[in-house]
Amino acid sequence: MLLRLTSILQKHQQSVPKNLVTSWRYFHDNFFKIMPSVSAALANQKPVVALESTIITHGMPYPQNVITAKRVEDIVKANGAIPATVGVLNGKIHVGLSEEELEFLASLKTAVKISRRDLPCVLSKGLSGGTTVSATMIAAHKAGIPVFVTGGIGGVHLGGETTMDVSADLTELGRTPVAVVSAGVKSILNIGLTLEYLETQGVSVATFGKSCDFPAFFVPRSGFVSPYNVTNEEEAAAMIEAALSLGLNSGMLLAVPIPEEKAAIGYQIENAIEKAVADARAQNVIGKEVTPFILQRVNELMEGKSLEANMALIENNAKVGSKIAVCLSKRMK
Ligand code: PSU
Ligand code: MN
Repeated sequence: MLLRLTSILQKHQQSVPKNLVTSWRYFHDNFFKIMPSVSAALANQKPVVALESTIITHGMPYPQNVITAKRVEDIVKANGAIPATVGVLNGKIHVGLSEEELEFLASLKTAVKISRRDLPCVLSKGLSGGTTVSATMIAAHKAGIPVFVTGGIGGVHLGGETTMDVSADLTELGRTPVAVVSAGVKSILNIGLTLEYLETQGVSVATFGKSCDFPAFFVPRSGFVSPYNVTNEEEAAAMIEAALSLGLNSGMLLAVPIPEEKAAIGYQIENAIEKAVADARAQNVIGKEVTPFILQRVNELMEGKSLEANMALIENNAKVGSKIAVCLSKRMK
């Protein structure tokens, strides 16, 4: 009824009454689009994996960004799940992107980096951009997708205890029930404080694999530990099921260490990160520009080798995350 009323109003180009603006159906119709393959999978309780797009618009250069995005989607499919890359195109959140839409975002010079706080402005102004972990979690949750794969999440920046530069990813993890599969937190951040903040936010954190060592993206060990460990996909799915059943409404962080054979380069990258962080400080880079600046600088310093490791690691996360989504969908049936 609400939907019909909204479309009648649109047809006659009348303004929408205030009480409708607050309704989810209105939002759904105007600002939110789920790709048919994704909505069909969700309706049939098939496993779906959400993927973010800031990594495409701000994390990697063109054309590696679009190559990686497509490869990650293929890995999700090969592991039995349906990929749903989230992005904002011309003021509409898309859950699931076609090849043309991926290409559009990947090559867009004016793409906005979109976190929770950016959504209202970007949607109302009809802008386009990549969604960060926080905005992707919001979209995944609204679509009903409980598993989301990314490379690395944001965290407490170095010096964050005074600058208060703390990624909105952490508060989102505290308030949105989506499990995020990542390779931990890059050492461009203060990993210890990031884990403390996640604890305060009530986020369940577990390392995937044999140990509790919390990974630092390019290297399997950060020197910090996760409070928990899951040894396989089935255990991870059981943990997500428990959180969802309880209605905790908070998120989860599953940290997948980079495969040991791919980690050798990681130790070199750590040195480049130190230099990139110093450069960011020297050039007074602040706010949302910090993460993209450092990622790009590390890439330059490593002459593309960090990009290779980055791609390998996201692909590994996609494999693990898809298997978790498959286990979870079997449990929820
Ligand atoms: N860390 C990475 N690669 C990335 C990001 C973080 O190693 O691409 C992106 C993610 O989209 C993450 C966002 O959600 O940066 C965090 O940005 P900020 O630190 O400004 O919150
Ligand atoms: Mn920030």
